[in-house]
Amino acid sequence: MNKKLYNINDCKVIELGKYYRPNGNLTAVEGANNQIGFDIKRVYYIYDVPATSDRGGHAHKELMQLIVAVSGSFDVLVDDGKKFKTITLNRPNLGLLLPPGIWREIKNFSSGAVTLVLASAPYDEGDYVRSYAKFMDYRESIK
Ligand code: T46
Repeated sequence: MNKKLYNINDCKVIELGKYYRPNGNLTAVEGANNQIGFDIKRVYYIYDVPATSDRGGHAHKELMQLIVAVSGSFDVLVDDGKKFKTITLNRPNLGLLLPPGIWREIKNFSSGAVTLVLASAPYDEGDYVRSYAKFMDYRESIK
C-alpha cells in the first residue's frame, strides 16, 4: 500500500496561540494552512471520566486529530507497534497532533478533565482499528 507510515516521533505537542487579557485567556485553532495542518471537520469532547477509567485503545487508518486538555490533565500513550511513549497534557494551549496509524490510550484523567478533540473527518467506525493484534497487522499491510 502506498501510505505514509507514521511513527511516535510524528506525535508532536504543539503550542497553540494564547491571548492574555486581564479578563482571562483565549486560544483559537484554525484548520488547514496553519500549525495543525488539516481542515477541521469534527469536534468532540470527553468529560466526566471516572478517575479509574481509560479511553481510546484503538488506532485510525486515515484520521488526523489534535487533542487538547482544555481543563485538567490526562496522559496519552502513543504506540507505533515498535515504540511507545506517554505524553501528559495539562495546559489548554498545548495540543497533541496524532497522525493516523498510531495506537492511542488515554489514562490518568484528573478530576474535572475535559478532552477536546479536533478531527480531520466526520465520524466513521470503518476508520477504527480496535484490536491491538489487528493494529499490528494493519501496520504490516501499509509498509
Ligand atoms: C479517539 C479518542 C481520543 C460518535 O458517535 N461520534 C464521534 O465523533 C465519536 C468520537 C464517537 N462516537 C460514538 C462511538 C461510540 O459509541 O461514541 C461512543 C464512544 O466512542 P469511543 O469508544 O470511540 O470513545 P473513546 O474516548 O475511546 O475514543 C475517542 C474517539 O473515538 C477516538 O477517535 O482518538 O477519543
